Amino acid sequence: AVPKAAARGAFILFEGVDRCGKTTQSTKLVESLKAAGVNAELWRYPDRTTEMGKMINAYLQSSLDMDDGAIHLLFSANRWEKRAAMEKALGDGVTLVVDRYSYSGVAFTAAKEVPGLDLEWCKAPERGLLRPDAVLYLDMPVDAAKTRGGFGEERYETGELQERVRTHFRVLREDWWTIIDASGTIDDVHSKCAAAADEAIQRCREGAELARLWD
Ligand code: NYM
Repeated sequence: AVPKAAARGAFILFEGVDRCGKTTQSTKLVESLKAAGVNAELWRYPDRTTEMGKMINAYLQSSLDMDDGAIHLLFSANRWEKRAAMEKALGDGVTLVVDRYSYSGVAFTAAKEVPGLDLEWCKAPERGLLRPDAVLYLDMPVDAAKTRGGFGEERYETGELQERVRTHFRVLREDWWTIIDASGTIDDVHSKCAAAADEAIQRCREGAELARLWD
């Protein structure tokens, strides 16, 4: 008999406005998956370690100015340069817990309200990237997010822009996303994230195929 191929890993994505708890929750989820014997890794976008990522980092820290369309494409290219490696890891059975992906890319650029850079324009370069098996959207009103130590010094970290980001996330939302009220306790939010992650991992074990954005 032909040996059964090992199950692929799941692509589990966290999205939400700044300071909604994505970093805490994605880190915690990877820890709990590993403790349960799941081969899991934490990835994040932008990936600031690559050459493109360094430019993005400089842009976010305002030490580099860039045209709004150009920086959008650079954020996207930063996902494309990692696409093959992501696909390889998933194929090797590694579950990837990812802190932000294409939805942040679209929601943030469109929130700048630059004429011409509407949602459809912003989505175009993302087409063909990997589609997550689960999106865990940590929902939190911007005012509540702001009180969590306040926004930092980086570009985009203002209440007004974050409100528009949240509106765009609402438009981008699809019915298969898991919407989680992020105002609960860390443990409470974590258990909801873990349940959704387990469900996605199970689906991948049962042979769910990796799909692409935005089919
Ligand atoms: N961001 C993130 C974008 O504008 N486009 C993107 O494609 C991605 C992935 O970068 N404010 C924005 C959202 C954040 C900022 O992300 C840095 P983080 O998770 O705070 O390091």
